[in-house]
Amino acid sequence: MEKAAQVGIIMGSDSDLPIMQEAAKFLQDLDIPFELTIVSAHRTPQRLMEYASKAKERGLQVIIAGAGGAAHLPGMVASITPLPVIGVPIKSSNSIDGWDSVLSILQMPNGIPVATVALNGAKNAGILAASILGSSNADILQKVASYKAKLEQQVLDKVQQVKEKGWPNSFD
Ligand code: RP5
Repeated sequence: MEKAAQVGIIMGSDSDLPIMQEAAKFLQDLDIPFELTIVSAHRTPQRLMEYASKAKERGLQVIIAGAGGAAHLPGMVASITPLPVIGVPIKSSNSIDGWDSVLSILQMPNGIPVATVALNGAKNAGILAASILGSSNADILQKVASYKAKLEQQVLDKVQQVKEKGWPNSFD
C-alpha cells in the first residue's frame, strides 16, 4: 500500500511542473511520501479552498506551493490551513521578470506567513519541508544532515582540486 503523503506539493499550472518537480525529486530521494497536483488560485478557487481546508485532516504536515506572476496560491493556502506553507516563486510566461512572483509570495500581511524560497527554488523548498518534518522525526533529520554533510564534502573536494591547480592558499 502507498504510504500516506506527508508533504503536499501544489502548483498553479502544469507549466510550473518542470520547476516544481525538483522538490518532488528531493523528497523521493529521502523516501518522504508526498503528493503532487495542480491547484490554481485564480482558475480553480473552489479546489484551492477544498485542498487547503482538508490538508491537515488528510494527514499532510507541510505544503509546498509554487506559482508565477500574480502568484496568490501559497498565500491563499496559508490563509486557510494552519500547516506550514513553503512558497516557490516561479518565473512563468506571465511574469514580468520574476520579481512579481517573488513579491506576490513574500510580502504577506502580518499573521499569515509563507516561507518563501528563491525564484525557481523548488529544490530548497523540498529540503526545507524535510527539515520541518525532521524537527519531530529523527530518521528524516538524520537524512537531511547526511545530505548537508555530502554538500560540505563536495566543496572540500573542490578546495583540493583548486589547490592542486597551483593557486596560492595559505589557509589550508
Ligand atoms: C500561474 O500562472 C501559474 O502558477 C503559472 O506559473 C502561470 C502561468 O500559467 P499557464 O498560463 O502556463 O497555465 O497561475
